Amino acid sequence: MSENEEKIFEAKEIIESCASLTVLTGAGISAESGVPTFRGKDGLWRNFRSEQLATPDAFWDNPKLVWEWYDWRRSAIKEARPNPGHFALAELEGQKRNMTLITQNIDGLHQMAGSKKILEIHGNIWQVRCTKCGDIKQNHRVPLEETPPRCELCGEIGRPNVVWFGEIIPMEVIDRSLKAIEECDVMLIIGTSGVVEPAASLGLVAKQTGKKVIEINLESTTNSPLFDLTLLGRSGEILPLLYTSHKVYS
Ligand code: BV8
Ligand code: ZN
Repeated sequence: MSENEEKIFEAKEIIESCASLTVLTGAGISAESGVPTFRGKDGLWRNFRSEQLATPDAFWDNPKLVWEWYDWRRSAIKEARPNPGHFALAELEGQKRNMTLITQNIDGLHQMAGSKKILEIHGNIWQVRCTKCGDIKQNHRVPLEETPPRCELCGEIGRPNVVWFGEIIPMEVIDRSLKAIEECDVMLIIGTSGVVEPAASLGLVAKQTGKKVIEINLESTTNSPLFDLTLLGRSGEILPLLYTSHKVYS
């Protein structure tokens, strides 16, 4: 048995024997669904780095440009479907007394795979929030009829209902994420480079509160040495191996 296979076997034992599981996902879990990751080679658009466009300043400098970028990402995500990694987490949720899925992804693929208890800490690309009255509307139109889209209530311009760099994550969402880490026995961290704060510190909070932390990633990350186990590979291939599926595939 290879070292990685031994680790997968050990991880399966830990995950199957735990009652309460908290999961943190990043762009890596959606990579096999064809959604561009943030930092990888496909994190570029018209030679803009994601961090340059995902800021309030970039938006107010040129709302049309930033909306064209989100319209482009929406058209890419619209074609995407959940992969075996997303489905494995949805099934695992059904097997656990308590499981919370904290995601940095704004693509909505976890919901599409059937996951229920989800905390979208960076928001959702299919929601438009009014910059004046704050009204939030689901909007799945691709391409958008107009960029920027306007608020149906007050006519002011809308913005993507996401958390931009330099913006704080709503306290209620942070509180519920920390509560989920406090309550869990095991934390699973999947497909995140661990660069963006405060999400990158959630795994450290779990370690500092004595939880077992298992990481799944294509490559080791800055925090890997701090975690109990790091399984290297594609999450869509590894996650289905970490529990016993009761699904009957017709
Ligand atoms: C805040 C929504 C308070 C928008 C996103 C200096 C030091 C420390 C922190 C800061 C600093 N300066 C500024 C900050 C704060 C900043 C930050 O962390 N910056 C970083 C870049 C240094 N954070 C913030 O601004 C946050 N707010 O801190 O408020 C404050 C306020 C003012 C000033 C200071 C502080 C808000 C952050 C939220 C930003 N919004 N998204 C949108 O999407 O348009 S972040 C966005 O990027 C994603 O949501 C995600 O969080 C992040 C991308 O990271 P990952 O998901 O990890 O993806 P990445 O591509 O990096 O990695 C993918 C990994 O998967 C790789 O390791 C790869 O190997 C692996 N992989 C690939 N394929 C697979 C795979 N793994 C498994 N299977 C595969 N198949
Ligand atoms: Zn409005």
